[in-house]
Amino acid sequence: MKLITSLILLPFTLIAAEKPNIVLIYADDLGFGDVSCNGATAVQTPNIDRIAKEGLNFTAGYATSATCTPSRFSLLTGKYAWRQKGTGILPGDAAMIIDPAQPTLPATLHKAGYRTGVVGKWHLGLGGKEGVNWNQPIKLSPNAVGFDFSHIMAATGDRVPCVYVEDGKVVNLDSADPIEVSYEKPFPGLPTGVSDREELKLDWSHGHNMAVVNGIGRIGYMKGGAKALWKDEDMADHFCAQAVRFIHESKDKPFFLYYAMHDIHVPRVPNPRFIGKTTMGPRGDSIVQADWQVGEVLKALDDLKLAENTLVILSSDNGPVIDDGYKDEAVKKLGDHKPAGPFRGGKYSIFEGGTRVPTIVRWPAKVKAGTTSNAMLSQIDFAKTFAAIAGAEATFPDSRDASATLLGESNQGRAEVIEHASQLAIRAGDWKFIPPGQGAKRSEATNTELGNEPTGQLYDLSTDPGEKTNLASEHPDKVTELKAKLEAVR
Ligand code: NG6
Ligand code: CA
Repeated sequence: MKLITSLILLPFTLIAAEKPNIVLIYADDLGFGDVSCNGATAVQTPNIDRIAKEGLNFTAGYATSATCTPSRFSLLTGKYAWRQKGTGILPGDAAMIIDPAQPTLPATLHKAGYRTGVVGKWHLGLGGKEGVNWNQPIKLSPNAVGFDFSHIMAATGDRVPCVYVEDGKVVNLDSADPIEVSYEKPFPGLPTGVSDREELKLDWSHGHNMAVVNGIGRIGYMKGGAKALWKDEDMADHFCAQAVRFIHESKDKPFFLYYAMHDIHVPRVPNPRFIGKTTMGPRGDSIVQADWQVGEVLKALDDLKLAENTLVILSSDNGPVIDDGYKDEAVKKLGDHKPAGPFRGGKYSIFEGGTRVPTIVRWPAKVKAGTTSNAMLSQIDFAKTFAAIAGAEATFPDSRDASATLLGESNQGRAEVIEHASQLAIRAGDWKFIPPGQGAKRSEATNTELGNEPTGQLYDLSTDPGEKTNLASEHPDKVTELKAKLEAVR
């Protein structure tokens, strides 16, 4: 009898013990309100909505910071970026800011038997302090911090070098046409966004007037590498194919894919087949393109019959921005679309719009379909949480196991979330406290309310999610309490 029971139970035990694949689809600058499952109507995101329909949608999911580099640093290391100098937005020739000796999420999963891959935007630096020679294999690449496979761009779509780098080597590099990069001075004789402004296919509104690559002004200068240069119009197809390739090549092992999509960062140059899919111009059409990529990833999981035991997470590195430096009609065609949903501010901002991002989770074997959670969830906890789900041992400085929250087993999230832009803020329960800040109140260039005020701000997010009514003078003890909590973490 005992034997029969164990024979019957055996397959179930095996299935239960099987480690899930983990696919983190990380959009860039995608706002809470930019997806139709969070209320957008000017753009439809059926594939992202599918994750929500088949999984769990968070209303209080937070990126760690209001810009890319620190958010991604925290995500992959489980350590708040603001604890380490030099973790702000990096130039494209920056040295790697993750110490290969520190614990990382990919290294932890790799040790636990996962095949780990990153595809898309890196923006955490490459090489050592001596600088990168783009014409040689790069030793310090994502592969040095735990990724078995990497197919990335070094920084951002608007920063040179405009090439793809696979496992530390520039893709399609022609040794007869070596690449040179400078963030200091132009290369004599080459066009810039200033000298050749009339020729640009996408004009800049601020910054982005240095090298011209593919008819678009960039940040930084570069020379050479003509055969290796990306075409912005094909970037989504390119990265998506690599993500799908990684899934196919990893299907026999548990795998972790960090798919860091370029969309919807600037320059927004969607493939022609997405142009006009919304009335919002390239920014809206890039959302459709991002959603298409999500669909392709889900399809790959379906085709390989891996969907059931794959944890898929869709999120973003920071909140939305409309004009981030190119004249791409995003402002003019925004209409009444609310990229940050009900929240104030956006990318760069210490208000909720800076870090409150779409956070949607699907794992059919574990997570109840069609549910929502108001629990607070921060990406700082992804490292420890993914490790726990993978059954891996790991200690990270700031990351805690939030798997019960992430999988919807508990409505209790974090008691406190730390938000980071040019300064720190804290949300504890429904109270949000922003300490007095020296920084600018607004960014004129991007038309963003940054949230810095000379005096402290206290908001009750339960009644005031848009952070309109400062209650600091009415609730001095709340201010004292939250200030102390923030100091304890700092
Ligand atoms: C800013 C850029 C902006 C964007 C951002 C990084 C200018 C004027 N602005 O400095 O366009 O590239 O850096 O964005 O150059 S992030 O999402 O990678 O953090
Ligand atoms: Ca970003």
